[in-house]
Amino acid sequence: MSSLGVGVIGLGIMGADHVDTLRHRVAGADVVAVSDRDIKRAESVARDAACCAHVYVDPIALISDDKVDAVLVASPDATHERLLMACLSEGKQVLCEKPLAPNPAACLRIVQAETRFGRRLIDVGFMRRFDPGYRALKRILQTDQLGRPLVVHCIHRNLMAPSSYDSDMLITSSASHEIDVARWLLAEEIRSVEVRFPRRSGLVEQQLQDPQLLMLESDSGVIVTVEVFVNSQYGYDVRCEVVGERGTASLPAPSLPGVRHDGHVGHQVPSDWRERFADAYREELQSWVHGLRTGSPTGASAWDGYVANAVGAACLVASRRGGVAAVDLPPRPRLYGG
Ligand code: ISE
Repeated sequence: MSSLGVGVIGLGIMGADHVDTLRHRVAGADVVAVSDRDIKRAESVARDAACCAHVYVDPIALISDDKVDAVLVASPDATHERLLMACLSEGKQVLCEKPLAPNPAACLRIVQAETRFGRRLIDVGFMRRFDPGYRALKRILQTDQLGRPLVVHCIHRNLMAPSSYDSDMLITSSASHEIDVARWLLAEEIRSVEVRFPRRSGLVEQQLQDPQLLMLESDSGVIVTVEVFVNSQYGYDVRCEVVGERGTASLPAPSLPGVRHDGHVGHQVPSDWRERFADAYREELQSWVHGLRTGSPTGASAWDGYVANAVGAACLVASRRGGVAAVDLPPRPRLYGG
């Protein structure tokens, strides 16, 4: 069976990582085109990957290239809507890094365009849905052995955030993963949210509210707590524990070697999400490539991308005015199981 041609748009940290994963750890696809507004960067990624990919500056030209069967979008958030619309007009499947678009209105326009197209072409890169640990957790919830879930506790800590990070991004860039994973694990929607600001870390820029605590309430009343702390100083640490009526289940720690040395025992903490979720990214891409052959996307849908964004927007409202903010969603279109 011949390989499918993938075009990758946006070659920053994640785009370059995806090119590498597609090249070396995923079967059935070749990177045939790359694009970045920085042509030198695009050339250097194509060279490093030794993949003879055609280098484009114009991403729309990449999308129209006949050799490109499917597109991976990892360019800045503000470019997503235009690129996804172009993929829909070409009828090409596309995996878009989260967020689907920078705000709920733009996300909804994408959902409506895909609904008009009549078939799912868009996957959103919520890679945790492919992480073996999260998958094991979901399987346990599906067996009902814990009874009904009551509370979910999540922790999302980064080693250090870049200086461009602002207080909203703790929600829109980081906690968006927990928002998605909570909906996916519980298989229900979030109906309201609250955000609390603990004492600020004195080790970060004055204007950054870090850490933050989110409380999300699901339709059936499960409360999901999320601590986001993007300058934890010690590593990238993601945890999740589901408390059910008859017991609890927690996300396994990443399997890193235990080291006994100099009177201490311990293991290394990953430094960022690419290391922590390397298996998840590989599974996500392999499954996407498989879905390209069968014509049925397997990851988070444009609807999931929209809802994560709408819940994030409600968190921003709650964080500005205090108290609980409701999440108002339109009816789920039939294309997404509504
Ligand atoms: C980043 O944008 C990501 O998507 C990572 O997965 C997340 O853990 C990190 O906090 C975000 O800033």
